[in-house]
Amino acid sequence: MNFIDYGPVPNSEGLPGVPARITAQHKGRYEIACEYGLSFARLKTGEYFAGSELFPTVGDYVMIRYIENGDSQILATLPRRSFFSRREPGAEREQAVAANFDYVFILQSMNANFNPKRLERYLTIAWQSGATPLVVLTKADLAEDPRSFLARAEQVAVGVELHAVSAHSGAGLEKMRPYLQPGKTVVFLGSSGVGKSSLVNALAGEAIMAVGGIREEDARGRHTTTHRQLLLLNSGALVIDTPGMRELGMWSVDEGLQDAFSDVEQFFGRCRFADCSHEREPGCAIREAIAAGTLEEARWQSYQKLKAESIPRGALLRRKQAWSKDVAKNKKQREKTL
Ligand SMILES: Nc1nc2c(ncn2[C@@H]2O[C@H](COP(=O)(O)OP(=O)(O)OP(=O)(O)O)[C@@H](O)[C@H]2O)c(=O)[nH]1
Ligand SMILES: [Mg+2]
Repeated sequence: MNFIDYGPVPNSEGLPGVPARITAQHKGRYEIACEYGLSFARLKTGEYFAGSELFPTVGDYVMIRYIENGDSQILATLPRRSFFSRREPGAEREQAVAANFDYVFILQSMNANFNPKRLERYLTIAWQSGATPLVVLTKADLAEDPRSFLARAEQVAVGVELHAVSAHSGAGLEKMRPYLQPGKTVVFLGSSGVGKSSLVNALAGEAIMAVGGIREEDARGRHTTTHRQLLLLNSGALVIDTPGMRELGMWSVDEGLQDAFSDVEQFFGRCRFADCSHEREPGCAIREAIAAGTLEEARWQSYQKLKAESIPRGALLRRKQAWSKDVAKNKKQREKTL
């Protein structure tokens, strides 16, 4: 393995140490890939607990002080090009759970797991991450009529590529290949049991990840994959297998909503009154679209529900600004200590 295979390292000019990528995270200890190979690392406490360095997560590029016979020291987290975050359990802080991926594969299986509402939520979160989502309907070999699933998924997967695959028969796998290019990172999302690890294995051509059974009656999985893991496939692509989305939760969806609900938002600004609440005002474009059948009532309901849960755009922007300020401040501090 060469470190260059682990994707493009963000600019680390002027920072001490050598770059590495986090491939897994355990309590306090990280698995990393760096120019010396695969090894382990821990956070350098001063930088992370006293300073305001962002805690690294799977997929992050970091700077490390390499230690040959022991755990290397993580000195800094490099800027992320995309990430998922959740509210840290028990705290109001945001915590990243995967970073620096190019594509988000959203998996649902064509059985009792299939749920367009949930698909909407995943899509919203995926758009908000900064990467490009793709919907993958799995277990095509089990479905009597895969087309009916595709048709229902199409209604919510607006502007997104949608594919039906089977990890068991290999059907549809060639559709994934264009995304699995050297240096590109793909993160797999989906409920336990939809076949994320099975698809990773099928694409890898070998059994790298453990696979578990599901409960027949409701297709629920057994949480076989328990931690996020970044894997290098033979194709040169990097895949982050995850234990499912439950642990992601919702952070801010405001940004993602625009892309995931472009079919809804296209009606905004077309109402007779600029401050239309889309309830019972005359000349409401949303109500008219629903009456005319060009917008589904259920889509509108989902949109409102997600909107209510989301953090307003302004707040998100302020958070992002604060974040880049932190990065700049940290950089300055480091330059001073150098
Ligand atoms: N028939 C069929 N079964 C599949 C397919 N892909 C996965 N399965 C089965 O679905 C079950 C769950 O597969 P996993 O790959 O462990 O699912 P997962 O999404 O990784 O689940 P977690 O790790 O628990 O999040 C296993 O019994 C697999 O054999 C497929 O294409 N066809
Ligand atoms: Mg799994």
